[in-house]
Amino acid sequence: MLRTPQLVLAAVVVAALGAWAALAFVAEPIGGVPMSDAAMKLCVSDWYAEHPAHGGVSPAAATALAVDTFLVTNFRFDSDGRSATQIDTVRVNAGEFVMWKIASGFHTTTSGKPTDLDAGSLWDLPVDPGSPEVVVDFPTPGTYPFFCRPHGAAFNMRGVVVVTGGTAGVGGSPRAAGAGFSRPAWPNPSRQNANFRFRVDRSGEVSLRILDASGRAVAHVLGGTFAAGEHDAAWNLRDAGGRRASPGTYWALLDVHGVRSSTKVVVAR
Ligand SMILES: [Cu+2]
Repeated sequence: MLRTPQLVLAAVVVAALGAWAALAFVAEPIGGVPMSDAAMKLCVSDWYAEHPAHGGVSPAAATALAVDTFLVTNFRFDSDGRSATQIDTVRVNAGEFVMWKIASGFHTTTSGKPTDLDAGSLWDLPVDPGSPEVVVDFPTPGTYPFFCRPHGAAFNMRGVVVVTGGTAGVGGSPRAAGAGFSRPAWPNPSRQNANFRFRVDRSGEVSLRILDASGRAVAHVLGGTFAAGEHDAAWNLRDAGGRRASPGTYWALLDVHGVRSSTKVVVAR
């Protein structure tokens, strides 16, 4: 006989666990009472056991490429360093990367709002001691709300990424007035030179580096003190040893007194 009591029992337990896991993210635990680390950990690991994490970019390139970061803590996504603001907003240009970095607890970064039926369709990633830094790329302009699965509804643990067009000066992107690339690299793909234009909002240290797709530094295009204003630079598609970079995708990473921005460079065959 195939249908033994043990099998039936196992099926009941699995069904109950499934219902609990679903419930845990809809009806929150004791409302407003902080969850224990163990409860958070269970919520997060159960969820990703059944719903594969997706939407991030490879950690190697990620850390260097992220232009802004949310610190993930109990129970907020903090990007402005102020605990008084519950829901923080980060603004990036199209094509740039945002990092979520764990500070305490077990959380997720999940696209959408807690009540959305398609929540997590763009990205859905654990942020916990097991994956302390996760990075998502934002190629398309738009407004991207996100939340933490265990804490989005009960603790209002949410945030927003606003992505503006990569070509500043057109449509007045919020970062156009600040420091950073003021237009995408050109020509793209590049055969001899990749050209850059960037803006320095106040005189200070500037560095422009080229990273390969795995986040390794390939070339240092410029470094030094620059005056406020618009500047141009070019990369001759050669690495630090003077060899031509192999065809593929690279990232130009600009730091202007600590403000980071990035733009993609494709080296043609
Ligand atoms: Cu959380």
